[in-house]
Amino acid sequence: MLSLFDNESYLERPIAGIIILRHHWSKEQQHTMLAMIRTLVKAAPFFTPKMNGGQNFTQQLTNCGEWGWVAGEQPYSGTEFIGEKHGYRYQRIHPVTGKPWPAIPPALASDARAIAQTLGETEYQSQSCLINYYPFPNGKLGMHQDRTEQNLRNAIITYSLGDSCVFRVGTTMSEAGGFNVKLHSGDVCIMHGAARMAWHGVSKLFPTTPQLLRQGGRISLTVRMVTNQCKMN
Ligand SMILES: O=C(O)CCC(=O)C(=O)O
Repeated sequence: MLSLFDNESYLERPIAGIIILRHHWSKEQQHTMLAMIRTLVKAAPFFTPKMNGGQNFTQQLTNCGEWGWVAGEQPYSGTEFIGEKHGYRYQRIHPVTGKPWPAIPPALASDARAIAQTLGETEYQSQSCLINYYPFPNGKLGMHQDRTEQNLRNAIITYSLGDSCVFRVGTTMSEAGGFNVKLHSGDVCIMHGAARMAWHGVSKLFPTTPQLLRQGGRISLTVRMVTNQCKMN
């Protein structure tokens, strides 16, 4: 059986630890995933969190999975969390509805797990999927490192849907000195190993035709293993 990464025509490795899988999802798969996201968002609506500095994010977000990434809102009393109690953290419930996050669509959870296993991460579990909606033209995400997780070892796997974007990657030391790569609908960007802690952000959106999202803009789905413990399968 061919491994996921054997087809060099859809693989790019700009630096060690960053892998871009071009056209990983066909148009049909993108529409199917979008339909699942629409259903999921009815149970876990998008919200606009505040950065630790107090400003609103320019993108809206929600989550699915055992853990969801949130910022700013006070946790419900007694809510289990990982990270900063009043800042960037993972928690098990939606900060507005107070309900547990819906499950990650099985096709997405198993796809991310297959990618991680291809990288040798046999213990990998898809525990959290952060869903970012970037409205066109102003949606962007500042340079940051993913360090809210208890688990800073396993791959971060991000799927793109909708408008293309410039994904900016720095180094593990700084947001400077890296490179830009354009991500398109259906692409997957993986940060693992030497690049797990690389600075990264989304600096610009490009409108695409035909639009995948009715209202334009981009959705990214970032699947992560958040804790160091994995349940037995
Ligand atoms: O939208 C993306 O491609 C990146 C998302 C991201 O870096 C994050 O949510 O931490």
